[in-house]
Amino acid sequence: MSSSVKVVVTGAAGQIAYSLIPRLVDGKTFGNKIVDLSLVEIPQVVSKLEGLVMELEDSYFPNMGDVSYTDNFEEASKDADWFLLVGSIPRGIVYNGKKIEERSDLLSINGGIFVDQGKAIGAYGKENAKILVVGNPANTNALIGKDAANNNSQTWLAMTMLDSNRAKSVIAKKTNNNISDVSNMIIWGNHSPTMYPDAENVVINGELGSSIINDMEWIETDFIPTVQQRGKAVIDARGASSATSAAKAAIDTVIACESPAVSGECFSAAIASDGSYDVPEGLICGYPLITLDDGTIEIKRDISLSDFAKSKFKISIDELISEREAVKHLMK
Ligand code: NAX
Repeated sequence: MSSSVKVVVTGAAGQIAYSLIPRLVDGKTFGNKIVDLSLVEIPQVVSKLEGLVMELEDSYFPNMGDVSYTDNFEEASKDADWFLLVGSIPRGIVYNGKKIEERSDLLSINGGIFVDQGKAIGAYGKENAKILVVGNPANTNALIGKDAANNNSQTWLAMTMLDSNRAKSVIAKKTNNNISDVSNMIIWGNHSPTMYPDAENVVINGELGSSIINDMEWIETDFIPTVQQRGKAVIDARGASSATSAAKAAIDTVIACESPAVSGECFSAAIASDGSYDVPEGLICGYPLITLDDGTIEIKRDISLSDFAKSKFKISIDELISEREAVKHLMK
């Protein structure tokens, strides 16, 4: 019999989750494991999940195990192997009578959610569980959650794979290559418009971007702003934030964490800094990552950063430091 994996998804009635959840049970993301799903929503919308569960049943996914839904995160967390924390309060909504416009308000409100979820994950999630934070501000939400979880066997990540995928697509077009010829697209720093997508260390058909692109002006004035602002461009065009591409990116991240890295390759996500690349310890920072044979996720430490790259990366590190400052009242 196949082994099983239990996956918790928050924000399960939201638009990203609608694309994400079916792919968790399609037999590709977790190979031939049976996938038990625990779907979590806030009390006001949790009943909508009954419809999603019906659709999952009607889809006849051979790898789908038990599916449950709840507004009780602690209950959902019990013995979970994976947590996909998609749910969060978006900018622009009215919360407790106040319109949430400022990043600092967003940080505080969502931070509060991640304190409780972090505690539950640390106490009830499996040892060695992996947690991917998608809900924004993703890096700092993960920082708060990890701090509250206080369980060093578990690995907290914040999603930058969507930024990485967007950047690969731009590089493929610029260099007239297929997107599958582009790998190791590192997103350094924060999942925010300060992120630094690294066109010098990207690998195109086995060669470094720095030896192929030879157009620093394009990198600085076109490539970097395009990737940094792509989320906003999608919102402007679609009237809603990225959903299908965000779900695909979450799946790509899970697959990268579940499969030991091919030599030399890396993937993008934010993880707690151990001081690598001069990032203050503990910040959840976008890095090049590799998955080891035993499932441990490590920072790839042999990437060389140009002075240009270091100056751009520093802007994002400084932003992460100021976000940490803004939520320090939520941390131990
Ligand atoms: P939706 O508003 O469609 O869905 C969010 C869902 O989360 C809602 O159903 C809401 O009820 C639920 N929720 C809120 N608080 C919750 C809690 N405490 N527990 C459980 N559920 C809760 O948003 P959607 O488009 O799905 O986006 C979700 C999050 O992803 C947003 O924060 C968004 O900013 C973020 N994104 C992050 C990306 C990344 O690359 N890291 C890219 C895409 C996206 O912008």
